Amino acid sequence: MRRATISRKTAETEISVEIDLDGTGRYDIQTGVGFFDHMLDQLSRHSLIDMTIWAKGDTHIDDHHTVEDTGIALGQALAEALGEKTGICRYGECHLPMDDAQVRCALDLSARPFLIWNVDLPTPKIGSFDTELVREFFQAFSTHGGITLHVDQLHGLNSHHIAEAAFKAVARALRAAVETDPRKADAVPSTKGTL
Ligand SMILES: [Mn+2]
Repeated sequence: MRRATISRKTAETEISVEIDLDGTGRYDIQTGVGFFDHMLDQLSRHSLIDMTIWAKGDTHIDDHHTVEDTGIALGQALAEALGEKTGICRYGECHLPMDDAQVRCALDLSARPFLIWNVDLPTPKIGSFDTELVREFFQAFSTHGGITLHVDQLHGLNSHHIAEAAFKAVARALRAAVETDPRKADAVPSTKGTL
């Protein structure tokens, strides 16, 4: 069973995350941050990873802690659900177009966290959401999920489209990477024998 449940509580946020890597993209996501929920819905739907995410954060200050800590908890859940990573495809990539926007994601479930974030969101806000938090989320997700995560924007005019294309590109790449390789389902995909 490639599932994990993470509960995380600090003075700033309280978060619970439940995921199933072998799901169908079913989600129930309530973080108290509307645009962020919309993005996490995309992440689940297009990775086919079932996600139940509940967060209550200090959004009276701003959305920063809630978004970052959700990224931490979701990354921890991914790492735990992957376990020894036996049989996974490990790598994933996607070029994702959405209207004016095109975002490319290449990722490696390497246990070597590294974020390349070459994305320029042209407006400081999407609705009431601070656009700089998109990067904060992926930084936390990459660090705690052990993901080498490269995200590059190739085109884009509209911040909502660019952000959504980024989430969908990561989702699609993740779907490919967590998939079990039918030709090598019994081995960890590394010449070192461990990831
Ligand atoms: Mn949208």
